[in-house]
Amino acid sequence: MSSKGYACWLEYELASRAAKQAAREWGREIVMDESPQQGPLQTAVNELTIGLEAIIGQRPSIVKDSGQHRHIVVGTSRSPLVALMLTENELEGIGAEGYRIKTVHTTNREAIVLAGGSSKGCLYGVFHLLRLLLTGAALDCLDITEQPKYQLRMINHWDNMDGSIERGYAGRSFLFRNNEVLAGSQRIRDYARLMASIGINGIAINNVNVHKYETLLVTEPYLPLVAVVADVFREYGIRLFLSVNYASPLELGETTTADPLDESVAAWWKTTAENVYRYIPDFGGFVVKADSENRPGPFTYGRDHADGANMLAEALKPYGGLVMWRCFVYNCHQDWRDRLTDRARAAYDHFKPLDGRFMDNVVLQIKNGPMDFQVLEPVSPLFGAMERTNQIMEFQITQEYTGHQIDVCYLIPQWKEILEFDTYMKGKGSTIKEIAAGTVHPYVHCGITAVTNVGDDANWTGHHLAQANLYGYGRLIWNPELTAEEIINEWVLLTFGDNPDVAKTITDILMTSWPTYENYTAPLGVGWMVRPHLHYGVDVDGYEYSKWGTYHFADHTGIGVDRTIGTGTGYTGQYGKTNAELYEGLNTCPDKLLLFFHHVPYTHSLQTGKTVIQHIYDTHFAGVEQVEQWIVRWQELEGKMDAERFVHIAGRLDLQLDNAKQWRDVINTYFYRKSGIYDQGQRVIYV
Ligand code: GCV
Repeated sequence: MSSKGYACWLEYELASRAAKQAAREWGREIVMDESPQQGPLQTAVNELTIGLEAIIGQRPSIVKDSGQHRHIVVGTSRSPLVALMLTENELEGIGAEGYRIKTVHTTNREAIVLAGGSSKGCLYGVFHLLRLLLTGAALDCLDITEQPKYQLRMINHWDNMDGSIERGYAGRSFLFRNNEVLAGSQRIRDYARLMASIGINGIAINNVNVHKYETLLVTEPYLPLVAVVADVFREYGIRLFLSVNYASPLELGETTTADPLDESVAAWWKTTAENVYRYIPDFGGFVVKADSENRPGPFTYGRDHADGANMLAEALKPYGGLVMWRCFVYNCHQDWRDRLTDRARAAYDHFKPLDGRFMDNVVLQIKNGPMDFQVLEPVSPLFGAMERTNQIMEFQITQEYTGHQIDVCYLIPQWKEILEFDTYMKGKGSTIKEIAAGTVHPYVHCGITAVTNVGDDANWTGHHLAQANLYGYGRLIWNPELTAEEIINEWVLLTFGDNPDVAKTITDILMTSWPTYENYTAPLGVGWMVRPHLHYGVDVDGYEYSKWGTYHFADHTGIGVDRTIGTGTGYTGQYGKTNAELYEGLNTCPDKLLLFFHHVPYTHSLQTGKTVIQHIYDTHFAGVEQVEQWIVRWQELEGKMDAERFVHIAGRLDLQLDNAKQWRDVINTYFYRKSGIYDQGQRVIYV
């Protein structure tokens, strides 16, 4: 099997002639006065060497003093050589994970000086320098200081030990197979490298639904194998986390209860934590899904989430470990006849009253929306609503509800919209972007995490274009000021090379892909009209009479969920005043979320002037037309890029078109039959 795409955005062979020339000029010698034997600084030097060798075609030498007119100096801010090249001011405030890259000219020498705030900073700086080289930056006048915006920049795997991946669309797990940890595999090392290159510093390797074998990961005999993976991660500046089963001691038969206030339970976790840290001294901590979708939790014992989380936090505290406690807690056995219970309210209702009760090494992990990673939903009102409780936001890179990596859906614009959302918690500017950085409330630990989209497929992500979501995620949570276009431009150049037609077509497809997917699937924020459990393909009423609390309430007069304070479930009241008022008002609520917040007649006039029913018809026709146009554009790329990826992507686009047509026809027919209102454009609807 060919492995086109395996290197992802580290495909150095694609370097342009100009990049090769620049690398030859500057990159023949790497000057260092520190001699790391291992760890991120050693990795940084290796990576720079690998990169330069691939671009130049010759291995650079690592020297203490350069004989070359132009060269690269690498070191931490503690290196005497770096201190000689940069002033104290220039080195000040770089931050432990930050770096400075500056071209320094002396009388007869020129050097690109890369100074890391620590060895990790050097590693991130090296990947940045290689990016600069490959994207054609002018190297003779660099002056860049970078620091990540977020302290925790995490990835969550939903990998199971049998090798399956919950909501995985890119093959099987490369971390586990047949209930074994694939410790020592080259692929894990390659993966750590990819993740470090986009600034990821924490990875939880197993599914939050922790089953029989995964429960054993925190025990022997698995720990030594997990430790091997952690050793590899450490070289790339990444801390390993494990998802744990809240009821582990009980299920392993070591206690008779999982009551968090029971001493035997707390003692078991303390011993377990001590043991974990013996194997993995920099272990990141536990991710916990408790009292959620039938997973065990403290509710069984009449305790609350603070009791449960704090008990685990006590065990991890001596070692600096964190408890990432998920807030995806709701009643998944709801009676659809019950119109009062609103799943969207659940996380806030459960957690907000507990503010101030959690230990400072607990971090509440909150999904970006109140439901579940829909194509479009409002931002979770819980995020930022707890001033005295650490929080981390959870995104979903894997395309569970956004096309299974069969359909293209570039998610950076979605995440940017969420990050820019202003909660007004502490006045204007209290955006999610700032809350996650701990600048609105004084969180001790905070940041962003996401469920990853990788598997053992040769290209990691199934669809080649889905790599853009993984790359973009890392880049965005390093620097949320980057635009979605800037990220694509970088990614396309690094991944596909510099053919302008290829770059333009891929950029155009990606930039229009989220709105297109929304167009042919989920009108006006309604969501959930997908095939139950699978979550790909249309099934308008699939969830309508089920227990999952996910309803659209379409009847012959109208559609949508009334979540207002005035006449509905009161969910709008969970937002601060400004947003609560915005969503509460039928005329102020943004069109794109109208059906999430209001039940309206099909004839209701949107802010665009269109009726709801006409909007549904128009967007579903437009979605299909857009995919058809992409296919025409894609065909024009034949011969301008490698055949393997050309054919692969062409095949996926055909599948996407089938999917879009099915959505269009089912949705349009369904709502025509419900409403009895014709399409003004008199297009084909299968009445
Ligand atoms: C890991 C949704 C998904 C589940 C997932 C769950 C969660 O319900 O469909 O597969 O379980 O979210 O985030 O815990």
